[in-house]
Amino acid sequence: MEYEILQLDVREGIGLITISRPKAMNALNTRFFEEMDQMLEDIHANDAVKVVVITGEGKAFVAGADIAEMVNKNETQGREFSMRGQQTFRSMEQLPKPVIAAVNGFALGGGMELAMACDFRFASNKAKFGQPEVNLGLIPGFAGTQRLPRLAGLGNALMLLMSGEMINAEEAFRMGLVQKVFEADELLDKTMEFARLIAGKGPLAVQKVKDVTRSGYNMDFDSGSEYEADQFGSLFGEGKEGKEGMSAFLEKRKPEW
Ligand code: CO8
Repeated sequence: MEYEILQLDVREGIGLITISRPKAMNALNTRFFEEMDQMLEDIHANDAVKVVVITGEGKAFVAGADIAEMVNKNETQGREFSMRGQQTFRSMEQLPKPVIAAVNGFALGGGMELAMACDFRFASNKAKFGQPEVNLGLIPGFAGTQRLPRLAGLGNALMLLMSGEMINAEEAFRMGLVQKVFEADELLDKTMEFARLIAGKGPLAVQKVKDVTRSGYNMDFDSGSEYEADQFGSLFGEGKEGKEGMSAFLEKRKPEW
């Protein structure tokens, strides 16, 4: 597929995806979802990419779903578009590689939902977050109503969802929605630096952290713990990543993953 909206730059184990539709504030249209599905497949198959970073070009990360595309949809098409987006965002959560959002500007509506489907979020101090769907007589459709309370708590979620109010990066940080805030001109470098840190860890261990933590989050405690034990055990034994990591520690050398 020829990419028109997404750009991928692979460097030092990091796949940097830039969403580039700046004239429409990087609004998410059908084409975006087609490209993102393909890009996730490409990245899945690309061993050179250990960690993914997603950012936006211009003054927005993503200012929401494309309102111009949505306005003429009927009820069935609205539901289909919602499910289409939900599926793509789910694929990001299921990608066996970490995905970090580098939120450079407006992350509104579907843009905030996209950021929430990443494993964690770093933000520029100029970023703004919000779920303004109620201003349009809508509600979030890319599972924002489900992810936001899980990330920021029920009260914060309902406050943002009902008011459509925009918050700045510091407020988003206090709510737990954002993990680190950087000066705007440092955001990408700092995020890439952090991504490289993760890329240097045991790749299978990082993959399993994502899977066990995300899967266990939707299980009861005992089932999640049992799943953790299974996956913990799978890293032991000759030729396994855990064996190499622990041996390297004891032999005072760097592990070879
Ligand atoms: N969709 C389409 N175009 C957009 C969008 C958008 N979400 N956001 C901005 N644009 C366009 C503007 O129309 C404008 O286009 P043009 O130059 O042709 O007039 C261009 O981008 C620049 O925007 P502004 O002139 O408005 O720029 P400002 O700097 O003045 O304002 C804002 C920036 C605050 C980001 C403002 O553009 C804004 O409020 N945008 C809309 C934000 C919004 O409401 N987002 C939520 C959309 S709904 C949604 O995401 C639901 C998700 C679930 C869908 C489920 C499927 C059914």
